[in-house]
Amino acid sequence: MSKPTLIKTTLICALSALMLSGCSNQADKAAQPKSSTVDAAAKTADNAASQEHQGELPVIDAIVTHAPEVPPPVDRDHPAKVVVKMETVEKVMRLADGVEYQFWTFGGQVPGQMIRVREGDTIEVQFSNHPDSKMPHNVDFHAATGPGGGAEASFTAPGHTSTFSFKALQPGLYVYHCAVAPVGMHIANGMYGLILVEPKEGLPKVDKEYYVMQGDFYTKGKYGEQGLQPFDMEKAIREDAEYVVFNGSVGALTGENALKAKVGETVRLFVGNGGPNLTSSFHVIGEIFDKVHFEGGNGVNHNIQTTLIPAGGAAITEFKVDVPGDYVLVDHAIFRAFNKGALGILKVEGEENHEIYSHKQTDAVYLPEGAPQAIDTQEAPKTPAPANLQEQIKAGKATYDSNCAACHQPDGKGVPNAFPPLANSDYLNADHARAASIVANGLSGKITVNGSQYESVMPAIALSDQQIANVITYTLNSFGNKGGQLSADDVAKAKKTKPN
Ligand code: HEC
Ligand SMILES: [Cu+2]
Repeated sequence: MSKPTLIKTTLICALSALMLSGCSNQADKAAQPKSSTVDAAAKTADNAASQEHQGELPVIDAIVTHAPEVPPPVDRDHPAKVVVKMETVEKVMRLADGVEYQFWTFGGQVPGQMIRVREGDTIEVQFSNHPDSKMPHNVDFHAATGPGGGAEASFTAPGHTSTFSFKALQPGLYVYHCAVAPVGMHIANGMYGLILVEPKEGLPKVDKEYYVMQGDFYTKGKYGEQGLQPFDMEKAIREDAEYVVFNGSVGALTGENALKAKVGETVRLFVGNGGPNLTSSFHVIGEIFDKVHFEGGNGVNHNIQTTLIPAGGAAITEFKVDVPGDYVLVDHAIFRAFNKGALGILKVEGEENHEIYSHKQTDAVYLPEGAPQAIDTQEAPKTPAPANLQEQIKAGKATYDSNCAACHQPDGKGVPNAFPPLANSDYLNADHARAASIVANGLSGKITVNGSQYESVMPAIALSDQQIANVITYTLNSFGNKGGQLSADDVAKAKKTKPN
């Protein structure tokens, strides 16, 4: 994990800690998940110095991290009293591009910071609710044994601090969340995080560890509707989520924020599900989990494709990455991935291994028995040229809805960092023939659309020249684009030039 960032942030935090102010602001402003907090600072600054003896237990400050960073393994063979400072903060943040939301958070981000302790440790929670909060908040630790998991003990009005402690009796990966009424609303606004209670003997060493937490969001506006979106209680009650995301926003784990690993490394994902409503069918496209601690417990299953993570539950998945490429983290209830945001990337770099994965080796014409030899005319009779522009747009819409909408979205706005927009696309409007060629030949490599970079792959779409003409004509005349029209002949010419 990126040590330099951690250390840098740690220094900043150490300074602000001296001035008695939190470091969550710096961490948030960067809007990048690679930050730690005051707690990390205190601990990293001098572990030994902060250990005093209280009774028999040494007292240490917890190292906590913002997702997707994970605190380092516990390096102790004895129990300790671990002090966890938590702060609840209500703040407006980005939910998706152009979409803001009034989040309620632990530590200024969604999910809350990850905590890592050892089985048998005593956790002292110093729970502060920021003075600017409008609501009281508390915390229910699924890792705690006792009424409410600490909910009652930690109930805290704005501008107050409460303290309570619990003993981590059982190892596992546990959710914590706010449990102030209306509980569903506090969770729906982002109040959840993970605590790992390592077994006494620790976890086997791996090369990379990441913290990923899914949550569902209920906004008044539809998915992608711009502006500050209020919470919609009715949708929440109907469990009709507009957004399902990893780590608090659409794109939190894509593009520059993608998780990273190198070929040959072992990767461990600590995956939680805050809910409030939806069960996650957690899957990494192109990987098989070698091991899954299902439901976050001791049970280990092997060779798993998709693991269920209930709302208010967690799982630990482990796998070795053998082949370079982009591996896509999804909720395999798949409309959530491609239409509601539950999509992240693990970028693996290194040497190809063609024995394990060959990539496409050949692309030969497939002619079933008796099929005509001339493939360039096979589609033509099926799609006659439309009578006029209006008819062509109508035909193009049908082609769009069944061939393009899954990626570019029904409204053409695309998915940040994954699928570029066709709506108002400067790239599309600049060159209609190139667009036709993209559909016929596919496209990969870096492109810039409306100022944002994309480096992804669009497969060639098997359509006739007429269908391509129709679908491009439809997009040119929809989604705020500037108009235009292509014929089948234009497409036949255009597709001879490969895009890029
Ligand atoms: C499997 C997902 C997927 C499907 C299906 C798909 N595209 Fe794309 N499309 C992409 C990706 C990814 C890119 C960007 C590729 C890159 O980064 O090089 C792209 C780029 C484009 C671009 C250029 C960039 C822009 O935003 O103007 C156009 C035009 C386009 N697609 C049109 C279409 C049309 C029309 C269809 C349906 C016939 C379609 N695509 C179907 C994924 C898809
Ligand atoms: Cu709360």
